[in-house]
Amino acid sequence: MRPKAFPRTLVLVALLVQAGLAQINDNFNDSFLDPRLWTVLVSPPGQAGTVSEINQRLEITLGPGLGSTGIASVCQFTGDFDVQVDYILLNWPATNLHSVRLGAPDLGVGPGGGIGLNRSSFPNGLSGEFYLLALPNADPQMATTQLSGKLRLVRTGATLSGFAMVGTTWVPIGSGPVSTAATHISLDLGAGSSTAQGGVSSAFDNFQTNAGTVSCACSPLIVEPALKQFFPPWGSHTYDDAATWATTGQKTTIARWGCHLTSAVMLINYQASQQGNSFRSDPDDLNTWLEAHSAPYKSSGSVWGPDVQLYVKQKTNGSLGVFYQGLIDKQDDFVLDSYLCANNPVILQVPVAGSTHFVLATGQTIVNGRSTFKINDPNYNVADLSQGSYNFRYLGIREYSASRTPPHALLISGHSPIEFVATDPAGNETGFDPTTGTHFSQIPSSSYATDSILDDIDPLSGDTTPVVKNLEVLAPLSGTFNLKVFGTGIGDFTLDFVAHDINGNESVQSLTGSTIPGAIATFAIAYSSAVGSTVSVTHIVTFNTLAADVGVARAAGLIHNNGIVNSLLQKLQAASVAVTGGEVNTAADILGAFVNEVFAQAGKHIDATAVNLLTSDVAALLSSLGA
Ligand SMILES: [Ca+2]
Repeated sequence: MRPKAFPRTLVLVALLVQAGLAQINDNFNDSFLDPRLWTVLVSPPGQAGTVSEINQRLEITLGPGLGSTGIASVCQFTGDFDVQVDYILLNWPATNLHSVRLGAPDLGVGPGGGIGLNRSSFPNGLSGEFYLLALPNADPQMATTQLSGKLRLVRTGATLSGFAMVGTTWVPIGSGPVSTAATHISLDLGAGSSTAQGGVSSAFDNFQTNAGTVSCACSPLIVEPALKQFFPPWGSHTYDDAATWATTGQKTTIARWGCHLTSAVMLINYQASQQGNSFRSDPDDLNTWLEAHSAPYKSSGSVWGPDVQLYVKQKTNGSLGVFYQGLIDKQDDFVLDSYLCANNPVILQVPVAGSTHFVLATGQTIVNGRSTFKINDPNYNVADLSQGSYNFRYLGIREYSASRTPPHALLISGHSPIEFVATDPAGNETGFDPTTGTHFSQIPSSSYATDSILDDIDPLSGDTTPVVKNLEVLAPLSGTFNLKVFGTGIGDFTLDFVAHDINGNESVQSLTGSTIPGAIATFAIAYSSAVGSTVSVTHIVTFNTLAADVGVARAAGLIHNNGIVNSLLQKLQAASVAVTGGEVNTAADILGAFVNEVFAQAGKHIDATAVNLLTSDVAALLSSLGA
């Protein structure tokens, strides 16, 4: 693909500041636990516990007996920190022997249990319902009747303080000396007695970092076997139906184009190994499946995460957890660290010779005092991003984890010369508007990125898979999406609309058109996640937008004189007046005369691209008029 749209200086600035800015905040509103932020604390064998992000919060239940469950942060707080969380006691009999805790599990254990601030319920000689700050050498307490509230832990130097919100005031529960070691933060529900009853439940909400710096250092993952795209037998086999898009003389083997494919296979096999699943993939098998099932793969060789997820689901009957979490179109070390620390290798888009290549990220490392990432490179013999042409850089992350995500998704693939912006049914926007130079990423779990692969055998040839702009939305709202398509050059474009329903079933609609710089085309996309739904796209044209396209075509020199422009605009004006007067058939006749004039001037005073643009506009307008 072309060099990415962000300057290198921005990448360097991002690297310099990221270590101090990363923070952990979560409102638990999206019904799946973010694997970049949290890992689930497994309850002890024999004890039933559940941890679920539902009802816009994190709900925890615990069976009878001694033990606890909950979540812990993937990364650790170093130095001073200030964190808080809301809690709600859902099923909480009197003196039930349980505690809800905002914990700092790496700071040790004291007389009141693991270090942290508790909302506890057990006979303590006082009320039996109280807050308790577990410190290494003390466990200060305060009686309470609150069934919901806020817990806060603050470490300043070697002093840890706990606060509970009463009314609108943070009331200190206690304070005392504590280790300055880096610590994870946990949110858990636990019982300190083997006679504790079951069925106790509580919830957390709105975890917030008020101050502090997190470190995500952790051990590299061992991803074996390390596959190469050129290995036999698959290396010499055909990549998808590359023959349909390859230009004359371009070779079509997996050895050339299979970097993303092979990275995905290594990722799948690592998760299978970790999860004790006997399934193993190879590039031939994934290639064959994608060729048969994936529209983005067939049209441009683009490996799309929701299709990889669906492959794993179908091949393993749902027994293996490999879930696509989305795309980040920039270097973001905090996100990458978080995935790797949670034992989730992810796929990186990396720069090569003015285009891009894909590798699997497997861990953190430090080279020449500089933090970077270890990789399994499916083509080059390099071990980390300090080597090869990467220069410590990557351009984007394709995120996958073992945690479940909703399977429904929407992909809009645009083949140049266009950029586009989508608006979801709630009015959020994602995409790029070249007329103002504005990037949008308001739609939840959305991204807008360029996808392409450079020939890995002859990188200097500059040959690539088709360069596509991919706008993806994971777990999209059902309803009508609006798409604005901006022309950035003179020529034809194709738009592929790929939709997955809640079962992952894929439906596709493709549209073609012509555009010129300054032209803006609008489409309405009807999307539903309901099983069996198919995506449906309508080109929206009004008299005003058609008149605008006439003006744009004249400005681009594709209509050669103003006399023709005036004649065309007069016809539009007359047709518009006819529609206003309810004379749709008259309007259709006038629009027919408009088309006849355009065709009469085709190749004379109106160039082919403008002919295509204006006549397809009229067709869409007639359709919307019901004429
Ligand atoms: Ca919430």
